[in-house]
Amino acid sequence: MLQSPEEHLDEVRTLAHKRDRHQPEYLQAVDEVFDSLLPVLHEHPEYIENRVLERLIEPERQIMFRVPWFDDNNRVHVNRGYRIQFSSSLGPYKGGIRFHPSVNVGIVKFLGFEQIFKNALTMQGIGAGKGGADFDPRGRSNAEVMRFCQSFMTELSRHIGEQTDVPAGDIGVGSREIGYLFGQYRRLANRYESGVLTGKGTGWGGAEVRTQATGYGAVFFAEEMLAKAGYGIHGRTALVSGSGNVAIYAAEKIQHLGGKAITVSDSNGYIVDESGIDIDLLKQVKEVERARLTEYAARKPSARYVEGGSVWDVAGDFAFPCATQNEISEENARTLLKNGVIAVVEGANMPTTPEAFDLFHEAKVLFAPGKAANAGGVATSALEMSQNAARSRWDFDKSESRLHAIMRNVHDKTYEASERYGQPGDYVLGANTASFVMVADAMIAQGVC
Ligand code: NDP
Ligand code: 2IT
Repeated sequence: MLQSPEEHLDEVRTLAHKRDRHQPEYLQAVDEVFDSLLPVLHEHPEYIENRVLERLIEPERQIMFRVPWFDDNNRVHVNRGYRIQFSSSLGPYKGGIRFHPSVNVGIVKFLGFEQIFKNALTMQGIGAGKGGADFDPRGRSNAEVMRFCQSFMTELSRHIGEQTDVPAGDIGVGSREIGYLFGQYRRLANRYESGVLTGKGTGWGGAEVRTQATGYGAVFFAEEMLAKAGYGIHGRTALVSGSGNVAIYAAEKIQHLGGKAITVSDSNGYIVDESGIDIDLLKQVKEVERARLTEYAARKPSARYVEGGSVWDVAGDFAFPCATQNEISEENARTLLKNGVIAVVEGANMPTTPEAFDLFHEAKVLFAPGKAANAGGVATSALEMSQNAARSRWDFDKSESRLHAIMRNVHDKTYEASERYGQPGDYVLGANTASFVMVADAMIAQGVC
């Protein structure tokens, strides 16, 4: 006799918790998806029969490797590198690489697991993977970053390819690092395989709008979600956390649409600029000079820099967490709610703790989960792959309108699934169920593998 959906979810959840008990972020991501799946399993006993969940929680392949490199004083350092190839049911493995001292196998697995569902929602025919290293790029010279990237790619190159696995950026990996990684791959492979990495420079195979895509996409998603609930971005204030790739372009698009992003942050503190963040100055400080936010405050009289503390203590209509996982705690959520937050839009991956999410959910705050709201980055990566394959090149406007259309579609699919499973406007339920069905159907069609 087939297990009941309840028994089945319980069994597989227990298995994950037993097997990966030292990977709390991974278990958090698994639990969050599993919490949505009961109604789907009731409709699809074949998912239980084919043990789709049990197969899905085990990555297809996990690679861990040594990354030795020389610093500028000729001292040898060793970091640990990862590439976790999670699921290739819908296409080649696809997902970013993160360089941050906090990277470990559980972090890479949580990111890879999220990527499965996010990539499915884009409808661009991409599977899911994630990689990274516990390397800290902060304070390192260009030459050190280059040597690190070359060493990292020396091993990674054996495992990737335009039809196999296509990495891109994430925290600590931007266009500079993608350049060094691509250069080393090209040298090792002795072929110009443009589609092996995305987020390349626009002069050598990179797609227009890839730099902006995650931040812009999150705001496009927010626009759809807000419109459905009778709100708009125009004239409203937004709290943005982080000051990297996603944060900068989320803030920029908020201002384009007549809203005002009044904060940005980094791991040391945050800026409040009630006159609206000056995007050109932010780009100059972060992208050109690679300096800290204190530099922004020093040059902008209307800005206040707060050392330590939390950006979520500031009052604003919308919260756009765009820094890192678990950056909104239960206490932060209480403060945001007390200050009347209308919507939370996850630009980052899993920035909201489960406790904070429960509070938002209870208060019926509009909530856009990362796997839907930040899908614009990877979707534009997929557009880069298709341009590379066709040896073609789209201009900025065409690329942005494609991104916009994809984000509308991600929104609509997610909303429709929330309706279908009886909770209209529950975008977490919608994103998890809509994407899971696509992946599960492909897995069943392709047999036990
Ligand atoms: P960047 O490296 O460009 O920027 C990261 C920003 O977040 C920096 O301001 C950094 O501050 C801050 N930050 C990082 N870690 C922490 C931490 N532990 N505590 C506090 N602040 C922190 O990365 P991205 O903008 O690319 O990525 C941001 C988030 O968006 C991540 O969750 C990423 O996974 C997600 N994402 C990125 C996509 C992309 O296309 N790049 C696509 C989809 C999601 P500091 O400089 O002090 O470290
Ligand atoms: O989390 C993400 O979706 C990314 N870091 C982007 C992945 C990609 O392949 O563009």
